[in-house]
Amino acid sequence: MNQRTQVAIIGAGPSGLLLGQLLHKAGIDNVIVERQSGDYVLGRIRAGILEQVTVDLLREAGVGERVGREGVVHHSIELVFAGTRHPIDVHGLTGGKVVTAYGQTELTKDLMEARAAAGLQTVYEAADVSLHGHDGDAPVVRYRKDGQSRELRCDFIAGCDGFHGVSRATVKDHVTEFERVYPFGWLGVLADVPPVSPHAIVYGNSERGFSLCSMRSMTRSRYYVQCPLDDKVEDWSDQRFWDELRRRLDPELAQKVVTGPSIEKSIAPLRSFVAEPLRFGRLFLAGDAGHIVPPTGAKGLNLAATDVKYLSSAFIEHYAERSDAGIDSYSQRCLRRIWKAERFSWWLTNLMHRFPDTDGFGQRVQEAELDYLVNSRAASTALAENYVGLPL
Ligand code: RFL
Ligand code: PHB
Repeated sequence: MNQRTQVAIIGAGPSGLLLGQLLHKAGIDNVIVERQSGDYVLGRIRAGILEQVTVDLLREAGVGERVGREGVVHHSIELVFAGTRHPIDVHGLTGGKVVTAYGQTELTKDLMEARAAAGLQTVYEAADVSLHGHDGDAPVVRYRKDGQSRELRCDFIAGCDGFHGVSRATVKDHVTEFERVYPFGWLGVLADVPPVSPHAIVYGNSERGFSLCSMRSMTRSRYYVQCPLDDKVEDWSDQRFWDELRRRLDPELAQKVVTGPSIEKSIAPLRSFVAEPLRFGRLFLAGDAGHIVPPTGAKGLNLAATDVKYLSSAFIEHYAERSDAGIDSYSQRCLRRIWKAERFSWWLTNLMHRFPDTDGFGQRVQEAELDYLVNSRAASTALAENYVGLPL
């Protein structure tokens, strides 16, 4: 079966779905081709913190209603180290900016529902997706669905298929890769218990390693602890997790942790990665397909959203104004912002984790930097303005 569209989008994660919605609003036809089923995509528990720029973009895409109603606005974060809590007044330090706790799962669900309501096509469970002709004027996406070969002809291909997708792999000979792999992972637990800190995301540095207290709602918590890369989820009973989390917090907070059965538990490796460039003729990479950050700065999903903002504007300019200026500057424009978020995520990861090979000197420097950070308005402001997201 053959089909034609204006923009073929590979991947129905947040990047692909948001791009589809923004293009649809501008009257640009698009089809999404996704390897997994919709339920599988919704089952992945990932990000939870949205920058204001991301929330605004959801509104622009017509899906801002529920995040506005159910998202929990945070005015501050807390750093815990040496057994003491240090609030950082993100709102005050940035002239009124905030972040919103709203699960990636919920955001994905909102976008999926809006897409279905608009009657837009998403091909789920597409096998053997391959990209062709992006060097010329007539790109084609080929895939198999229900055992049948299909072809989707288009003007542009948007590679929104995540870190392990086919889009970047297709152009791998033309990509320069920049990478840091960290010698630990994050063990994450989701549980239907009230968050220990409902008004601030808590980032903890302790001699036992990093910890993070986050939330999805007033009744659902998301917690993480740094763990060795070769640990298995089976090694971590719920009890062991709660005990370890408590040991990494200050005594007052530890006492307040409400425990309960985990509803999801997983280990994620930490990585920094950037592909350059992000445009290859008529193929564009957006979101995790083009870059990865360690989750410490909560930047991954937010960066994906801003890539998509730039990419949708570029396509809109192409069709509505017959200008390719946005297309030509897409890669450069995104990379400028991406590298700042890479730097921030790398810095915060280094500051908050225990590295296996850190010596006494490195340890003291980390302690001094934390002390400086919470006691210098300039340093706290630099943290706060990066955390809420740099301006577009
Ligand atoms: P996704 O979400 O990986 O979606 C890509 C989609 O493409 C599909 N796909 C293919 N489709 C067709 N053909 C192929 N060959 C394909 N290969 C793959 C996949 O099935 C999938 O549906 O990428 P996208 O859309 O760019 O979104 C990126 C975000 O998911 C990611 O950046 C964030 O989750 C990162 N992240 C966080 N970001 C934040 O902004 N704030 C946070 O608080 C935050 N916390 C996190 C995180 C990521 C984590 N993990 C597990 C990596 C916490 C964690 C633990
Ligand atoms: C989350 O809620 O899952 C979360 C929050 C902050 C981070 C990373 C993940 O830095």
